[in-house]
Amino acid sequence: MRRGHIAVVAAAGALTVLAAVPAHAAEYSSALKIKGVQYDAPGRDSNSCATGNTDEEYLTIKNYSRTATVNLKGYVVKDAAGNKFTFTASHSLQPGDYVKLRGGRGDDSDAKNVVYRDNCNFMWNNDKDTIYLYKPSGSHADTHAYTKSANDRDGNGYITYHG
Ligand SMILES: [Ca+2]
Ligand SMILES: [Ca+2]
Repeated sequence: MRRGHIAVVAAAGALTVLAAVPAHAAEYSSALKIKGVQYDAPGRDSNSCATGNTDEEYLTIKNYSRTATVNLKGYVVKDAAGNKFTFTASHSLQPGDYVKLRGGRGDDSDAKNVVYRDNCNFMWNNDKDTIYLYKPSGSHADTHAYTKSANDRDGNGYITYHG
C-alpha cells in the first residue's frame, strides 16, 4: 500500500514536468523555423576553401506557413558564440519552401534552395551549440540548443527539429 502511494506521487511529478515543457520550449510565432541542421559535416573537417567540406555543414530553414511567402532578406542566424550570418539578398520562400544555408562559397540560388555563408570556417560546433534565427525586426523566429550525445542519437551529424 505504501509502495503504491509513492508510485502515484512519482507519476504526478512526471506529469508536472511534462506539462511544464511547452512553457520552456523556445517556440515563437514565426513562419520560418529551423527544419534541421547538419552540424557535423560528413568526413574529416577541413576549412580549406579550395578542398574543404564546410559546404557540407548546413542549416535548413523552412517556411511552415500555408499561405504566406516570406523573404529571407534581413533574417539573421547566430550561434552560441555570437557568430552571425545575415541574409542580405532577397530570396523568397513560398509556403513549404526551404533554403539550405551552407558554409563555404558558392552561387546562391533561389531555384536550388541554397545560400552560402561565404565563410569557409565551420559555424556549428560538433559537440554542442545553440542555433538562433531572428526576424529582420530582431525578434526571435526560432531557437534550438543541441548536444551531440543528447540530440543526435544515430550519430550521423544531422538533427531534425521541425520536420
Ligand atoms: Ca560543425
Ligand atoms: Ca542524426
